[in-house]
Amino acid sequence: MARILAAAYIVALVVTVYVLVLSDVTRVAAHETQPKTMTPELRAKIDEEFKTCAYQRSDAADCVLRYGDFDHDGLISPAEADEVKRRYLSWVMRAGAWLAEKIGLESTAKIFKKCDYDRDGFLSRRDFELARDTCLVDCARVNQLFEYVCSKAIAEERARAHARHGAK
Ligand SMILES: [Ca+2]
Ligand SMILES: [Ca+2]
Repeated sequence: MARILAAAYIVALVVTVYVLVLSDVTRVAAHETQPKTMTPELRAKIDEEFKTCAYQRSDAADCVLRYGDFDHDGLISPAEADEVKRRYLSWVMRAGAWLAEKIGLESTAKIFKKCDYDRDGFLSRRDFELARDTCLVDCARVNQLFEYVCSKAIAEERARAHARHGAK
């Protein structure tokens, strides 16, 4: 009986610690996604920049959901985000994480932390729309996405269409 009680006690202890640690982790994660320096002045500046930006955040969402949603469920999973990187980023960029960080490319975990607004583990169009203070915040970042991923994906799609057309 004493042994059973001891075992029950240990299980309860482990569960309590687990819940405490886990809730703390989620709290920290949620806190970190809050815009740290977004001010009305900065927001106005970013909005002004976007007026003359080659691409808008909605274009970025279109691109990601068109070329990264490999199973066509309307959402980007972490595995799909990794696949986008594998397909469109050169090995140099993939290998040089520090370099990638420098040019604004980030780890999948970081991307999800910034862009997965509702924290369900997938990126949706709604996430992109709502996470504008943390995800693809400014014109420079949106342009980088187009430079490194979307322009390549679009070029590949055109080449494939051309090849199909040529084969007829
Ligand atoms: Ca998907
Ligand atoms: Ca989500």
